[in-house]
Amino acid sequence: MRLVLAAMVLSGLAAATPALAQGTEAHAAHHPATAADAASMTAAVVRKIDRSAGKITLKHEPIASLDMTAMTMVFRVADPAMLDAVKVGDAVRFTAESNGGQLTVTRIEKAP
Ligand SMILES: [Cu+2]
Repeated sequence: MRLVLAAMVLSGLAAATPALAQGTEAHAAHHPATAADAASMTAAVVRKIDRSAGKITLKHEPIASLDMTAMTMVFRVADPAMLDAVKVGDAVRFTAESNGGQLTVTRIEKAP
């Protein structure tokens, strides 16, 4: 009964305020993915960038997926162009994968 009432209220609200309903729907659609991405990313500070070598030195927080404690270390980047989005001293968050023992940053962005 409560579900039916909620559905009636929601559909009534949607009909009465299409703009609001659309905004809410768009937010609900993108939010879960955003939250999951943020949770799987690791916080770090950029210490050094070597664009020609495609490498970046990060002082990073523990990375559970790689069983790694917090440390400062060098990573390869999947694409050197990724290094254009960050600079030394930036607080960032990133994801890294182990490609045959070679740790590679697959995504990096400035921390929000
Ligand atoms: Cu490390």
